[in-house]
Amino acid sequence: MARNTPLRTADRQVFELIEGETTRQENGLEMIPSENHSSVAVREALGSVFTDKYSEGYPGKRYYGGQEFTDKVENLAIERAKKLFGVEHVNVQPYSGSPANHSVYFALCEPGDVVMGQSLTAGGHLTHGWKVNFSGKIYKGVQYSVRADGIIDVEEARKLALEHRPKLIWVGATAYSRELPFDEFAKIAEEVGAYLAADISHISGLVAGGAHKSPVPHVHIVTTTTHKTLRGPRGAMVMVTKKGIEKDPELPSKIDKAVFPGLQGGPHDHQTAAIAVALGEALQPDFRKYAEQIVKNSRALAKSLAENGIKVVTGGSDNHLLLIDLTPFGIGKGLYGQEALEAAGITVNKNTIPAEPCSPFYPSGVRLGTPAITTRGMKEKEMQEVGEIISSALKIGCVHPFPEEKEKRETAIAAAKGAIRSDKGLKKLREETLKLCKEFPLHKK
Ligand code: DSN
Repeated sequence: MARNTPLRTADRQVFELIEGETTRQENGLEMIPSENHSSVAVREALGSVFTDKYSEGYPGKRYYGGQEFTDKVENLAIERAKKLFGVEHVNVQPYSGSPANHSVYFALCEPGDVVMGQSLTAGGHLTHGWKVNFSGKIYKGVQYSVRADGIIDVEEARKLALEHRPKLIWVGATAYSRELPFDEFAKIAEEVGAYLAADISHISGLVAGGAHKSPVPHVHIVTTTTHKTLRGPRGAMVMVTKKGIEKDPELPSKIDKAVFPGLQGGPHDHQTAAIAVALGEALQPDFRKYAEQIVKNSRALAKSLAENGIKVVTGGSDNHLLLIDLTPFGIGKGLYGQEALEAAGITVNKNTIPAEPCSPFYPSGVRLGTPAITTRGMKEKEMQEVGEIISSALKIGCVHPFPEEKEKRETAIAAAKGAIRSDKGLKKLREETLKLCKEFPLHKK
């Protein structure tokens, strides 16, 4: 087959899978808060010939030839990130969020060192010292949590830090709906002499657009993925702040050495090109409006859910996400919530809630967010309607029993899933979702 044969002809099977996914996204509401819809320009850069190039090293210091354009594109991404976030140093090469965070450990810690982060079950991330992750196996992970009201327990974090003297402290979360207290964590890190890293993967688009306060004046290092609220390709960056360089002038070179050659080989230049495009988009004035609208939508959705009798952890949202507490329907109902919403055309993920009464595999909540539906152009008015659809779907799906006895669960779950998939009420809600999707098309023809 000719090398320039388009996918449609070259590989019908893969072509049809991509078509299927395109239609699924077009006809449903993607509300997993870590997802978004990237622009055609971002995806064009991602699919460019940069995918064919090897460029181990950094601009001006590569191990292979032919770097005229890779150097320029990487420098462009770096300069745009510096301008957007107001930082001194940026590494745009990490393949994704976990490798980016791994590079911070590799740069700063020795195996066995104490590190501290927000517990996974309280909304933190695996790579912030959780026991089954490298960060909790190679290093000694101390985990702070949230209070009964769902707000980060800064006092607990302070006590743990004074007791365990971590070398590295993380502030950042994947299932936390309120502003992150960067300033409070800066005081804690100062007190124990720790490096403070903010993982803003979820909220970097909000920070870039001025809709969430910036960690930059408070922390030494900032990590972020590029594909969530920032709306770029999958990828990540590690940034060093002025405060970071004041604490440790070697920090930029420590991070760079940790990424390459410490953890990675050749950077993904196509990914770097697409990150540059996304950063260019985020520097435009309309990105600020987008970021503000994400938060307005999240607040409007929380209000609509509350009005429809659905319990939201912390009672609302300051950012792009909401955590729904399904315990009023019984424990372990997250899976049923996720299934019912999927049947209604809305994609979310089941999630633990603070002080989870069941288990991480059968959690009692669902996590959802507004970045992707805001990209479609939806505003507060639509959030009222989306909140009504979600509430109705949860009330249908979460009535099915979830047995406390483990041996009875498999049968009960199969029965619940079957009932949810054939439920007429959910089918009707699916029609309402589809109508909204048609009003706010994703790929305008
Ligand atoms: N998987 C990401 C999320 O959904 O939040 C975090 O790594």
